[in-house]
Amino acid sequence: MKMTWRWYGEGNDSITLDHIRQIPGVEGIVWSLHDKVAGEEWEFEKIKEVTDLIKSKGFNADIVESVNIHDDIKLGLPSRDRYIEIYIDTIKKLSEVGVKVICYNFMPVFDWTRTDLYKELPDGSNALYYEKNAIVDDPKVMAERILEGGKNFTMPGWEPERIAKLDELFKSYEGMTEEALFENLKYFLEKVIPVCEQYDVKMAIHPDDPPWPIFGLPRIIRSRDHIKKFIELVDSPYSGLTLCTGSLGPNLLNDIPAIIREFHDRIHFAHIRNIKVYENGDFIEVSHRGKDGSVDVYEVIKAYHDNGFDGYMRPDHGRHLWGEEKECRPGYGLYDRALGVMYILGVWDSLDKQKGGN
Ligand code: CS2
Ligand code: MN
Repeated sequence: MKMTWRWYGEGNDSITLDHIRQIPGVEGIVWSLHDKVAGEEWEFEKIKEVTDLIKSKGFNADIVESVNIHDDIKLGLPSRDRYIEIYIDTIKKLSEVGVKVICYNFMPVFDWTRTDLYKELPDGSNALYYEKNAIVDDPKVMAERILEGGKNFTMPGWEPERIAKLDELFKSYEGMTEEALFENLKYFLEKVIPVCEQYDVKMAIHPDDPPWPIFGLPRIIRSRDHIKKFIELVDSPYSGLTLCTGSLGPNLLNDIPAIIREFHDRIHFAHIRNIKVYENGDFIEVSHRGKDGSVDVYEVIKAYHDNGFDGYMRPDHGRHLWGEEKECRPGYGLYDRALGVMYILGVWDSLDKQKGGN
């Protein structure tokens, strides 16, 4: 297992590479060109600049999270072929600097969705929270709430400048079914995966977060059966998974350790995040410690360990501690994720010992 850390780039993250070097065991930086919108070309010079910087501090730059997929590809519009060409061009450039895995998602319109980014926990820290009843399927009402909510409601996809265009985007998804979305994903993968095989770059799809349809939009990577169907779309090790425990976890029917045991040879990137699910279905993100939430983090790590997982792993969202929410990105503070690294490595190292390793 190779421990990694998500970093948003120089000047774009409150945490520096020098901070990250002091966290034990972190070997790689998970990076991206965060100013790129879906469908935009990635210039080689920019890729080289970021990866050179990361490598100069002694880290690998093997994983990109994310190269986002244009909605025209998800919608299956004729214009998708052009966007797929651009995607392929990016894969080739990334392979040139040694990138091994690209994490992406296939969620229509939005990435993760929450209703409060700074919900206070009993210990005085705060974290991302999802209240089922605060989500309404009517995007117009939702947009109003978000605009009123200000800072507490800023989520990927709901940026004020994008809200203006949401109407149009929602219209284009009218009538979209799970089946059709799977077809469009298959079309994309059939074009991209042969290139990945040739250039030795693995694709790793991120599950939908939360793991159920919202705003009337279908979501297709959210349970064991959905994952099975995905795996069979294009049967190549280059079409794999980012297994995110915090994204699958809010549906308590998802047996995550069993999913890992079943699909481990197609998991290229492991996201470890814990969430606590309340009786009414609301959930909040908590520390990585298994006992603090609903994800059995020990069993998750053990499932990887038992299968000799040698892919990449990172702590996913953490709580905001000691006032850091004023400067950090929601879910991406320094302290709780650093504690997460140590918890994960603590479990991993003791499993190694039990097996008679070092
Ligand atoms: C990540 C996802 O920050 C997060 O919650 O786990 O947003 C992830 O980066 C994307 O879905 C991958 O495309
Ligand atoms: Mn994740």
